[in-house]
Amino acid sequence: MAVRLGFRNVHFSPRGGGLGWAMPLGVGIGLATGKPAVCFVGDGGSLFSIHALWTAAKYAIPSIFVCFVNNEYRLLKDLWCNAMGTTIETTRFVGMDFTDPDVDLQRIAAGFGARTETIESLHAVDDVLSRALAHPGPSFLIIDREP
Ligand SMILES: Cc1ncc(C[n+]2csc(CCOP(=O)(O)OP(=O)(O)O)c2C)c(N)n1
Ligand SMILES: [Mg+2]
Repeated sequence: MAVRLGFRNVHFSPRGGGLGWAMPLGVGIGLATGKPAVCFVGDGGSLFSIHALWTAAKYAIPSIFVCFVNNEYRLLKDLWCNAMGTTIETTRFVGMDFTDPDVDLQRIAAGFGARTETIESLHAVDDVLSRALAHPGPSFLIIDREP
């Protein structure tokens, strides 16, 4: 379920609720307004519609994506553990990890024509965002994080 928050121009969907449409929505907002929306997306969620980047690159649609990379479907693991009363550490998951080989989202996003950068620290955010705002097409900004 999409939730509309009480302040302007924010479209919020809880973890899992935006899979498939978050990235195209970000591109659509950029197309409609000429200004980039900032779309926050998980690595697994991004794979449902990452080709939206190509449309944004092709038509120089301003758009910014911040992608949290943990190489897993973490929410599904958390839900499983909550339901079963188990812990992440003691559970053997099937089909929840994008590892061995790791999915290389940086190369995938670049392959669809996006500018890519990794956000290494909080201090870097200002500069990274300035560069993204100056770019006429899509920027795909990666935050590597521990699960
Ligand atoms: C269309 C659709 N398919 C499947 C799901 C089930 N689902 C909920 S969360 C999730 C994984 C999200 O993974 P990721 O984006 O990597 O976020 P993380 O939990 O790792 O931060 C999936 C597949 C869903 N919510 N919507
Ligand atoms: Mg993930």
